[in-house]
Amino acid sequence: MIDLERAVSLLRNAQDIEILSHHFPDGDTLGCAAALCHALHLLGKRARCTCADPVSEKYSFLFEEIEKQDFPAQFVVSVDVADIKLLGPVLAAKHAGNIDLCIDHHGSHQIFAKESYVDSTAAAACEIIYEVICRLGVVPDQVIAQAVYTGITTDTGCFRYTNVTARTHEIAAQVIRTGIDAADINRQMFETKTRARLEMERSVLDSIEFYFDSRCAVMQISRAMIDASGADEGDLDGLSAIPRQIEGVLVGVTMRERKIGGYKVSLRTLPQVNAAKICAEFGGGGHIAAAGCTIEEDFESAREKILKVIGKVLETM
Ligand SMILES: [Mn+2]
Repeated sequence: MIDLERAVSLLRNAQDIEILSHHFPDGDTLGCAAALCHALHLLGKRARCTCADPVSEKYSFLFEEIEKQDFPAQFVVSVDVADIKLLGPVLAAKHAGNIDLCIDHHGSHQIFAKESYVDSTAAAACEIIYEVICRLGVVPDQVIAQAVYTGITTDTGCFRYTNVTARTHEIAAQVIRTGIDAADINRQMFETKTRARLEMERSVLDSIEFYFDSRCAVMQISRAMIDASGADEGDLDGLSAIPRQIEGVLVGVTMRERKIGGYKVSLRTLPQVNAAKICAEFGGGGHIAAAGCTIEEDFESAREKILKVIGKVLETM
């Protein structure tokens, strides 16, 4: 593990930089990539962003002002990536052993880069990226500001989650001072939904089942639902927040069927239950209140396995 100064000095000395985001990209990993890429361009460096999955419509505005550059990369940095597997299989294989720097905020981070800067007190990796950019001597402009704000607001559920600190608000305040329209970003992130998204919500709500005196709710996202609604990755973003919104639910489970089989399981918990610890039983991880893992089984068996572990935790409470 390195400190912030070291991370900044690595980037200061780097040339021809490739920035890697995690697959199924969210606002934080894309916000980091956009902000850092633009800052590096302002420093006169060549930089580009890479992700295994296409950037959905919802986040495309982040990259509108960023020049696309092509070059052989000499320095590779990953942002908001907790585990090399989260780059997706193709990029994970391509970059195994050659990632020079990793900047992340996941407490469960699995070291894979040559140098890693991980600050698990940051609500969003964008908080760290903002500090990196400032220390590189770049004065954040609106392109950087909107990217950082998007990362922070999406990773904190619009400043509502327990990961929010005074620093979160301080950085948000600083980027708002550049004149960006924060209310418009929040409307786009949290209110506006596509028709496909609405259809997804309609079917996933119908799938919810309750366990352990209704302290656990399980929601299913099947391939059939995704196909029927025409939803893309962006339309699915944040659906996993739904089960925990139910009064009395301590553990919200979302089970999403993968294209290649098996289930991607996302846990959202109230503070008394450690989601990362439960997911670690299946080789996954994340944060205390939000974590994930993969279970390579059919729906019934995968549900049985995760419920067994959750049941053990809940029976002690
Ligand atoms: Mn994040």
